[in-house]
Amino acid sequence: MSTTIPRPPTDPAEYDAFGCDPNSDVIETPDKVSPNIRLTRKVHGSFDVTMPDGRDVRFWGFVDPNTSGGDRTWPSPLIRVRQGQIVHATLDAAKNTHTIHWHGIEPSTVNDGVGHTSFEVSNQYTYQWQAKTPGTYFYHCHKNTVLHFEMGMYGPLVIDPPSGPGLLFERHPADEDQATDLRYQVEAIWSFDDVDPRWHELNHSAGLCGEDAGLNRFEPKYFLISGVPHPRTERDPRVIVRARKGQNILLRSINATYSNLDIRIGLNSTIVEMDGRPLRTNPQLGTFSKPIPVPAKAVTNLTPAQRTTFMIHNVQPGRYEVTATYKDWITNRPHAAGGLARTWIEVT
Ligand SMILES: [Cu+2]
Repeated sequence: MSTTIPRPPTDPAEYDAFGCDPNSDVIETPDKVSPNIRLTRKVHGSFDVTMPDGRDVRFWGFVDPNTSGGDRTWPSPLIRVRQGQIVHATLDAAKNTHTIHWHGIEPSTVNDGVGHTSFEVSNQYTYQWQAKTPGTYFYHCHKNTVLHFEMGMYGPLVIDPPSGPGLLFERHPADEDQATDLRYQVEAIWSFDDVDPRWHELNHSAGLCGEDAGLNRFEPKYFLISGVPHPRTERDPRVIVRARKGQNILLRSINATYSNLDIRIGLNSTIVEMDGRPLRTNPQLGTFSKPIPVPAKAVTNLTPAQRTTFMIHNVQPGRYEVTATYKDWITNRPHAAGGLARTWIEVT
C-alpha cells in the first residue's frame, strides 16, 4: 500500500495558519527493518533547576524510562550508538505534542522529527535512522522549536566508530594525516547553554500562531555548561575534566545557546571533527577539511547548534582554564548579565 506524505501548504492564506495547525496524523515508518538498538525518550513535562542566585527556573526535558539514572533531565540523557547501527528511538510525548529531531543525522522525512514537514507526536512514535558517520550530534524537540529548545528539550548524541568509544573515527588508508592520533583516554561532552528566565514562564504554544510572545528578545541571565550554571562550573565534576599525564583528551562541544559562543582552552588542541563530520585530508574521498590546530587560549567560535570537537594530545600536569563567552546575537558583545562560564582541565 502506498503512503501519502502530507506536505506544507503553498497558499499564502493557508500559510498564515500553518504554524498553529501542525499535522498530527502519524504515519508508520515505511520500510521498517529490525533495529540494532532500541531506546526510548519520554517527555518530562516540568521540573525546576535552582540557579546560583536562588531562583527556581522551570524546565522541560526527555528522560530515559528504561535506564537507571535516566531521570537526569537537563540536558536530556546522552544517546550513544555505533557507526552502521539501525536505531529505533521511541518518543513518548506523555501529554501535549512534541517531536524528536535528530540534528545532523540523515533520516527519511517521516523519521526526522520536524513537525512542519511530517507530523507532531501526541502519544508515541518510533523513529528509525541509521548511524552513518562517527561524530558529535544532538537531538531536540522540533515543536514550537525556539521555545521548546530553550526549555531544555535536547540532549547530546554521539556516534562512535564500530569499535566503540575510545577512538573518534577510523582512519581511511588514503588519509594524509595518519599521524594525528584519534584515540582518547578521557572524554568530555560539554553542552553550552544560556537561560532567559522570562522565556521559562511561557506556555507550550506561546508564539506558535504568530502572536508576539516576546521570543525576539533574548536576555539570558544564566550561563551554563552541561546543565551546571556558572560559577558552579568551576568545581562541578560533571563539567571539570580530570586526566593523567600523557593521556589524550577529547572535548566534544555543543553550542546549545542562542548566542555567538567563543571558547578558549588553556592548552594547545586540534579540532578533529565538526558538526558530525571528521576533519581529514584525503584526495581519494574528495576535498575534505584538514584538522585545525588551535594554540592555547586562542578563540574558537561556535555559532548556535554548531558542534566542534577538540583533541588534546599527551597532556602534561597542570591546571588549565577553559572559558566560554556568550555573546548577543545582534550586538556580538557579551550578554549584560555576564556572558561567561569558566571551568578547568586538571592534569595530575
Ligand atoms: Cu517539545
